[in-house]
Amino acid sequence: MAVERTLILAKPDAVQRGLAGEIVARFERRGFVLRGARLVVASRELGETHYAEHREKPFFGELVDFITSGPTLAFVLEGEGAIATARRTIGATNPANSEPGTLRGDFALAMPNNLVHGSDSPESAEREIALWFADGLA
Ligand code: IDP
Ligand code: MG
Repeated sequence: MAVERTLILAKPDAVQRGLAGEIVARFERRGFVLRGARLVVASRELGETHYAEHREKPFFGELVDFITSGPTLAFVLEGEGAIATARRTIGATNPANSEPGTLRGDFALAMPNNLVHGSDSPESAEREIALWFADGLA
């Protein structure tokens, strides 16, 4: 399997609840390497662009309100098969269905405030890393 990079967000609920460090630590302990990190209050434009694929969904407004509601810790992880494997550590989208042992299964209950985002494909990862790290990685 190829070494990949993926964009992870510890969303505003994670930062507000003091869980950003725990989230980074879980990924680090799994073996991923941090390749960049940035605390950012997303603008409306950044939130809408990040979640553009959901523009027509009924929850889009609520989702953008949420992602812009406070600081988000954006970071890039690198590792073997990082895109799919990081999403398994994150857990199912709806925390009601997330397995215990996953981040959402251990720390989240509802949506849209389900704690963490992870890119879902190589194309998404490339697009999202460029979006959140427009000035490049460290
Ligand atoms: P993902 O984050 O697991 O990739 P997506 O289906 O891409 O899940 O949805 C993006 C985000 O939109 C979710 O993480 C969650 O915050 C929010 N979301 C998804 N479905 C709903 C919903 O039915 N109600 C409210 N928010 C939702
Ligand atoms: Mg998604």
